[in-house]
Amino acid sequence: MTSTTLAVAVADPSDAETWLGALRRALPECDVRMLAGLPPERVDYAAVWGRVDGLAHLANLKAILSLGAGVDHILANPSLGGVPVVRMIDPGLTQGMREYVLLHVLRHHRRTTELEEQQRRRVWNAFQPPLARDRQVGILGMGELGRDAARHLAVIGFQVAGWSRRRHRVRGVRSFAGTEELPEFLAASEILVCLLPLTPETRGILDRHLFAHLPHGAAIINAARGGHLVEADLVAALESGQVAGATLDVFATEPLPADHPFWTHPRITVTPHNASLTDFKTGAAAVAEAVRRLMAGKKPKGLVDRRAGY
Ligand code: NDP
Ligand code: OXD
Repeated sequence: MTSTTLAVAVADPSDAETWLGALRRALPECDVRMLAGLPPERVDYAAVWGRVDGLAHLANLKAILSLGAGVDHILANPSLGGVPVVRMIDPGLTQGMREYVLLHVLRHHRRTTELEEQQRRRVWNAFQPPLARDRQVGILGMGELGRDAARHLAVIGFQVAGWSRRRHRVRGVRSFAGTEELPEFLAASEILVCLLPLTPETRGILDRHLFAHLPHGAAIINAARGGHLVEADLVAALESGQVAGATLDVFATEPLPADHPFWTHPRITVTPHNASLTDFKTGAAAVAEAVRRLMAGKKPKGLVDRRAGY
């Protein structure tokens, strides 16, 4: 009997062996191998992350399992036609994003960058930040990551609003849906967190029109994709004071080029696309569950709607 083959293709070679081991442990009933060197017709499923080649000629490919939550780079590959794509839903990834969002919302809320600057200049200026209950935080994208972050921000006491295509019920969080409700949502977002997938509808959404709807002096946190942000519009909004500060984890070009002005902008915090990373163990378990469901002819959790783009 020929076994089912899961091929692993990961752009970062330092992660490839770890993924191979984790997936072998999670899926002992499958033949789990590196894609490179496998006869293309042997591959039934591919677990992929980053920009990888060699997926176009897999004649028997039944599905692509993304090792990350964002699938924009997979859907952008025209040679993959209509192959089903399953995105990553991993409790480790969700926990990591929760930590990132809480950390950076609190940094903006407590004006930590200013305190650090005061320390550098030996300035003792004990300003009083508002309490969380008097601060409005907005989450663009109320999916796996956005809903979790919103819930935890509400537990701390922030006034939290979430925006998505469909309305979501999350305890302590006001829900806004669709483009018609976007301006009202933005007006209630002193700290705005972007956790949207990158799709044709959301590309460039963080632009001057959106910034103009925010309360004056708002903060932006983009932990989604660099393609959401119009960089020149952010710089202009920082100059005018409409946006007071930004934390950016993702960029149009990654790694962020050494001469990019964001590195040294006094009101931009740069993190190297590590807001949250898939946990090898729980991520491999999620892939295993998806493969088993697919093999049984069932719909896996996280099946991407190609028309919606996420
Ligand atoms: P999900 O697919 O679970 O959620 C996407 C959310 O965005 C949903 O609430 C969806 O609305 C909403 N949405 C999509 N399109 C629109 C639109 N046009 N208008 C309004 N709302 C829209 O994604 P995840 O939460 O799992 O992940 C979000 C993104 O975070 C990923 O796509 C990835 O790019 C990024 N990411 C970044 C990481 C990092 O380290 N920086 C780590 C992990 C993920 P609805 O609920 O109505 O469907
Ligand atoms: C993801 C990411 O999409 O790490 O999972 O960016």
